[in-house]
Amino acid sequence: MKMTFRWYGDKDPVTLANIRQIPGVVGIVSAVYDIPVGETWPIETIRQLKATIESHGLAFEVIESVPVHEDIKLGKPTRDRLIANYAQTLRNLAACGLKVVCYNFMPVFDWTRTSLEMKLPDGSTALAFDVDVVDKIDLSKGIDLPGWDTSYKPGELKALLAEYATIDTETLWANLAYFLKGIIPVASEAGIKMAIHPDDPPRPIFGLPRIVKNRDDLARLLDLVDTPANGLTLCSGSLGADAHNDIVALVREFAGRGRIHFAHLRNVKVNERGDFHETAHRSADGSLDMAAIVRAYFEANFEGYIRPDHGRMIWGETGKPGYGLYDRALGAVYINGLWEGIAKASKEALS
Ligand code: DNO
Repeated sequence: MKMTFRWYGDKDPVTLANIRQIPGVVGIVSAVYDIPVGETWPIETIRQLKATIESHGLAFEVIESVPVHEDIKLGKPTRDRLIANYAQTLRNLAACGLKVVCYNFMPVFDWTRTSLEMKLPDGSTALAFDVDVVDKIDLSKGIDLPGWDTSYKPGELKALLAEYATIDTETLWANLAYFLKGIIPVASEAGIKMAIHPDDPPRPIFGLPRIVKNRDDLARLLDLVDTPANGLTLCSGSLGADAHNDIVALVREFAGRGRIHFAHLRNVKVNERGDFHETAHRSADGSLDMAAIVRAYFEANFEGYIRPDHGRMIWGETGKPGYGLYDRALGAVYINGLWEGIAKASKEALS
């Protein structure tokens, strides 16, 4: 496995110089942030980003994310042009040496939380999700969630949601299939591995369909275009927010099939209803057995990219919710420690 770390570009309070000092981190996960969704990323912009990252001694092989335009998810006539642009972005990324592209297919909302700073007993703060709070939101009155994407003006959001009124689960699946049939052949030829991120949290919200939530959804997704370029970002925290998802079994099945290209490792404390909050990465701190998850990757001979996912805010750090330096760095070191322990124990068992 290759340990990586997400970096939000020059505006990120966490610097590349900071990241370089985390033991065992070899690469950066990032994106081009200033090109409107739907337009092709120019090769020169990608090249510059790569040069900046490499000048800090770090590799740049993973994109998170190339966002999918809402018209593609809605299946509008404009989608063919947008899919062609997306495909060209993939060719440009491949030309610059990128290997994996993470994306998601969640209508309108990416990850959603009801609190960005839930206080934990040790004084740290973490992201949290309360099912009741979300279920009670009346979308006609607008959305007032912390961290909510303010790039939509209220009128635009209303219009967009109205368009989704006709999109049920099966229509969304059909639109995802159409998208994949357009881009996966291009990705395969260019040597890019696509890695869909599961829905976070893995449940429909605000009446919008969500289709990448559990084992059967992941299997269905891979079958849509059954080739290695059509793969997964397996996010333990997103899928783990449904207590019925067995993350170890998912890793065994899908890494075993060579279809996990990117692993997000995060722990969450979750209840049966689906309320959860994020925790430190350590198994004892949340509901997921991180050691068993890392072992499953090790035993599947996982050679893809891993990154520590959201951290808490600790030691007085402020910054991008979930994406501070300190707790994610602890996460990276913890995961590396688990990996080394498992690798050494398995070598001893063989000798
Ligand atoms: C949240 C992230 C997601 C993820 C996208 C992938 O912190 O895991 O925003 O990057 O869903 O497209």
